[in-house]
Amino acid sequence: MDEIKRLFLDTDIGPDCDDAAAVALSVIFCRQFGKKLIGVTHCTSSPWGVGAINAILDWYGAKNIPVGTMSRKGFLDEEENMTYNRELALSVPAEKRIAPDAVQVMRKALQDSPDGSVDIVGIGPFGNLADLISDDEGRALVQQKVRRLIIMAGDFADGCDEPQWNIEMDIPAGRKVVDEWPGDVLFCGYEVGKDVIALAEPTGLKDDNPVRIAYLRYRKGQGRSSWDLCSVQYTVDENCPFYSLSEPGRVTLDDRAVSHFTPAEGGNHYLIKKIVPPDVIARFFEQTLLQAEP
Ligand SMILES: [Ca+2]
Repeated sequence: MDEIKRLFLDTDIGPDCDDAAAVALSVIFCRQFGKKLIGVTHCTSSPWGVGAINAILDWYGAKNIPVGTMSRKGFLDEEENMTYNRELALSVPAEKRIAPDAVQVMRKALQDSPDGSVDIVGIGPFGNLADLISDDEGRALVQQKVRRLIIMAGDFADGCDEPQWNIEMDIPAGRKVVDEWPGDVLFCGYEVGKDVIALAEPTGLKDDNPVRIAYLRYRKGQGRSSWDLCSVQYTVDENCPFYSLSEPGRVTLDDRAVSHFTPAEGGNHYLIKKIVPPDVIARFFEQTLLQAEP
C-alpha cells in the first residue's frame, strides 16, 4: 500500500488548549488529504474529555467517529485541568459525554483496518498507548495494522535537561512506549511546536467555535504554542514543506526521564524537525481553522 489512508488520535484534551485545535485539524486535514479519521481516544481520567472531543468533532462536521476514554481513575482530573473542557462538554448532549474504554476502541479500529494502513498520533501522556501494547495480542495487532506512531514527546533542543511533560506525567507508560513500541516512532519534540504561537485574539473564528473557546479560556487571548498541531499536521500531510525527518536512530529516556536521541543505522526512531519560520506555520494553522468553519 503506497499511501496511508487512516488516522487514529489519542489526546489529553483539557490540561492544555493546543489539543482542541489539534482535534479540529485532524478532521480538517483528513478531509483535505483524503484520509479517514478512524477514532479519537482521551488519555486522562477527566470526566469532560469525551464531551470536549465530541463538541469539536461535531462543530467541524465529523460524523460517527468512534471515541474512547481512559478507564483508569484519578489521572490528571484535578480542577486545574478543566479550564475549558467542562464548558465544551456541557455544550453537547449527555450521551456524547460518555464513551467506552480507550484501548477497546483502539483495538476495534485497528482490527477493522487493512494491514499497515493506520498512523497513530499521540499528543498526551502515554497510558492508553502503553496499555495497547501491554500484551502479546495488542503488540501483534500494532505490528500488523500500524504503519507508524507519531508522538508529541521528548525535548531534543540542545542542552535540554528536563523531562518533557507528556512523559513526566506517567513515566512508566512513557518508557514503555519509547522502549517497546513494535514499529517506527516519530518524535515531534517540545522544541518543534514551542515557538509556533497560534490563535491569539483576534482570531476571526466564530464566537461559538469550541477551539476559540478553549484558547480564550486557557490563554485569555494570548495564543499558545502548537506542539499538538504540528504533530497532527506532520502525520496527515507527510510531504508538508514545513518539516523534515531526521536520520534513523534511537530515543532513550535517562534515569530522570530526560529524552536523548542517538543516530543509529536501522533504528526505528526519528525526529521531526521544523524547517520554516514558526510564524509561517502558526498563520497556516489559523487560516486552516478559519477557512474550514461551517
Ligand atoms: Ca496534549
